[in-house]
Amino acid sequence: LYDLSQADDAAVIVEENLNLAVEIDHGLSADLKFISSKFLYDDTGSSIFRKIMQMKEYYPTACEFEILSLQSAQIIDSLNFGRPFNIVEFGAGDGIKTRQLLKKLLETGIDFTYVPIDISEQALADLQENMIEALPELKMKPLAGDYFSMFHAISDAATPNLFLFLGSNIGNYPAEAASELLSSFYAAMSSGDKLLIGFDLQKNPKVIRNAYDDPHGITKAFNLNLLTRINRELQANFQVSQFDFYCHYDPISGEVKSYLVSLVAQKVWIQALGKEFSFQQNELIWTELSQKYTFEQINSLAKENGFIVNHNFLDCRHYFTDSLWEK
Ligand code: AVI
Repeated sequence: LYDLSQADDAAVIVEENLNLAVEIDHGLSADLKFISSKFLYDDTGSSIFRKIMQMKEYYPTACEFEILSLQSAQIIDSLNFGRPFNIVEFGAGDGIKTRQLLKKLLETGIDFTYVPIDISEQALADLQENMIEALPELKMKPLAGDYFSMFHAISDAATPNLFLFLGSNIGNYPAEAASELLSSFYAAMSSGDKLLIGFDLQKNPKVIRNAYDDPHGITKAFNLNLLTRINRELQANFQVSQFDFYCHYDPISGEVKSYLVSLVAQKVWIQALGKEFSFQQNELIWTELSQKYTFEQINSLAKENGFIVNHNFLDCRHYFTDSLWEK
């Protein structure tokens, strides 16, 4: 598909970069340029995201921490598995929030195995180290990879599963893709399996705007890191200082959209694609959608994809819900 003959040894694309190459080519060739937000999470991006989660403006983390700290007992009561089970967490990140739930489960003496799944091997190694230190008795089977390849590795019909999809990660998928993802979760789950899924709720628009348009520039660095990643992995020559970050919350649609903005008219060469891309002054690259939900939307997402909503666990400000669904 791509002419690699010009690439020198150091520039040979490893297999995992082929996917990046194909998608970047597609996104930067579109009329409204875009880069999928899944590429935000290389090791540097995952570590910047951990800084985002520590910002006071980024309320979803504190909300979910509160839910999992104060309502773990109620969540555990709603599980009703009655035998050993797995807790399978997608996009586990640093696991600090999940630790609250795991700690409570261990105190209760319930038999379970924690299976964190993350794209970033570094994030997973850090998570494992932190978990072992905080909860030495925890049974843990970490898996590095994307969601789908992992379904097969964990499916064992005899052991029930609680799937965790926290942090409103679902909000990063456009409506159709979110529904497809949930239906593939459903297909991989056995009857009686549960899914605890985080949704960021619609609220005062200023609160939402401040969480993304943060005054520290951390979210800006998170987005600009995409260009640094493309420079490194696809041997491109983006001048990162020639791009800015812009984001916007639309309270009518519930969408936060994030963009990179080309500050000048410029051309960028991507060696791995053997191609040059032109950017006009102020041209946008769409990098992320962060959807905010109403309860009506949450209920219909569950229903459309075959799930029963068992319960919504809310923080005290009603900013966020961890919704417990059952197959
Ligand atoms: C991971 N995800 C749910 C975050 C969000 O809120 O959309 C990623 C993020 N982007 C900017 N800040 C945080």
